[in-house]
Amino acid sequence: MKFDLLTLFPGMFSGPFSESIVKNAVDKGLIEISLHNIRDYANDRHRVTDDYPYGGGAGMVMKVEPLTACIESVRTERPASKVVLTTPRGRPFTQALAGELANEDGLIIICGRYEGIDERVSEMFVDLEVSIGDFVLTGGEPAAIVLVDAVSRLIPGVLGSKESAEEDSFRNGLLEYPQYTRPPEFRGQMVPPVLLSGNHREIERWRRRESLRRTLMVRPELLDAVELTEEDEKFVRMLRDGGGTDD
Ligand code: 6GU
Repeated sequence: MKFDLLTLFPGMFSGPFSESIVKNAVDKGLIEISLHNIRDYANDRHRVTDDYPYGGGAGMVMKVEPLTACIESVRTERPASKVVLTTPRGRPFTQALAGELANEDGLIIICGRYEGIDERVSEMFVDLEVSIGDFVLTGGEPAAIVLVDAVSRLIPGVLGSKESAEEDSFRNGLLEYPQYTRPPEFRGQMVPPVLLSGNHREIERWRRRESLRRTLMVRPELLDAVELTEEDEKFVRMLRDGGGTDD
């Protein structure tokens, strides 16, 4: 998978991509990340990349010419890549969308800045506009880092068995159950005894219930989108009715 990031601030990416799993994926050749400074494609004397919006209003707009030159140059190298724009008005980024993007040959990600980019860039080149949530960032760079991270870990071989993608939050549509490791007691706080019992059926049951409990508390709307067994339904009803346990 090739990632081409088009940005006015390439320095923002040096930390996040030089550590841990993404770095290992690059080193193993499983992904390739190239940074392109949009300013390098501005050919006026002052290398101007933004201008005032037509119609007035606050903020600046990224100009069409430098972005076009940058996109066209990168696209020549990567004709099969999908062009993505990070913007708060985009389609919500979800695990499902990460999964779709992981099937692409490559992604050309344009990091929006200021009040946005000239709409003609979107019309001419952008296949998909993506937002990482309902909040406003200073620019699309942190969002691009999120995209690269979430997509990379779905590329076969990027995660070792140690970091398996199998049981994460959202894969089954529920939030993840709590995890513990040694020691069994810390400052009087015990690990739930069932996890030390060796009874795998009971452990699975406990984890399923904790996932349901957590999801109901924090993200109840997720429960509407998952298939619940009869036992799940019973447990959720019990929680909703104010019960803490039925054991
Ligand atoms: Cl993709 N860009 C910006 N600037 N702000 C955001 C965002 C993206 N997603 C959420 N907020």
